[in-house]
Amino acid sequence: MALLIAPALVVSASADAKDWSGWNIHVVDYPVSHGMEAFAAEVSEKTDGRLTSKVFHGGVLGSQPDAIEQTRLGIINFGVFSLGPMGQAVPEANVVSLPFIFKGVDQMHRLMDGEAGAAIGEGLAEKGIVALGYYDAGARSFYNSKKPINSPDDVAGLKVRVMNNDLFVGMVDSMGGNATPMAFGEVYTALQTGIVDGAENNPPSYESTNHFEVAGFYSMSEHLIIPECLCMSKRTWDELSAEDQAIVQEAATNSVTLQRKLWAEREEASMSKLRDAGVQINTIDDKSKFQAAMEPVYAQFLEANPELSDLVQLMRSSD
Ligand code: BDP
Repeated sequence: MALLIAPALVVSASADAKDWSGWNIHVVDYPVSHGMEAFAAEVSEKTDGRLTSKVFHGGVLGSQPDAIEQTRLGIINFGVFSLGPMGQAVPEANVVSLPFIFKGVDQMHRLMDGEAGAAIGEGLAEKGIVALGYYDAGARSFYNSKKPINSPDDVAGLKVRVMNNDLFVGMVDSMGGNATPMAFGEVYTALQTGIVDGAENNPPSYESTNHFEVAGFYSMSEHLIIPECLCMSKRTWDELSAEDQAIVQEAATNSVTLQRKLWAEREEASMSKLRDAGVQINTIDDKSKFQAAMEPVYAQFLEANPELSDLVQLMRSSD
């Protein structure tokens, strides 16, 4: 608890100066981390040091679900959150957690920088969070310690860690697997000790966490493309002058451009590191069986959120 509270209590150097805490789950050398550092540096520079920040990497300020709550309360000032765990509190955010909703990265960018991003931003604002921009997080694929996965039947009986969100439990259940929601930081040990057989993530996360050391089959199902949100606490945002808000927004937008470029580079680098490490990677050219198996997730979601069916429809039908 002390760790969570301490940064917010830091006394400002002058009456005006603000010292923000930024939450990040990833290691320092990761596209999200570099994006956040660039954001913080630009805000500090353009405000002549009035708005300075410290980015706490590696999840030291708490797990993602906890940090989202702390950001709503203004204890954490900003962070980069996966829209996966955010969906638990913000239904609009859940549209990106529907399997195979995006056709690819370009379409995802268009939707996130357009209608989908705007709708999610409104949902977040109602919960006390300002979405400043959307970072890339690639496509998530299954990995496990037992065998290659080529069809949904191969998931049956496997214990699979998922992010904290009922939709992902439904997704794994729909294939007959046993879904276990768990914090990111606990997954390595859970894989190592056999508490779970596998998990799912994008190449940079699978690689940077060393999960590949203890779960060496990586099956490119690419079932989820879940962008991440560079988010600011609405409490922090509302304290800013219009000029400072413009500076913060511009720095965020610039950091999105940087992060997306770094992301594409890191994806390639991670895949080649995984290959060099002897990970057994299998591609899945025809993903239609996975799509069909996961389709019940849509019904589960739309039943709970009928008002979002237009948005889902728009995303599914857009090019
Ligand atoms: C990574 C996301 C991170 C999530 C993590 C997870 O960048 O925000 O916490 O997956 O699986 O890809 O929990």
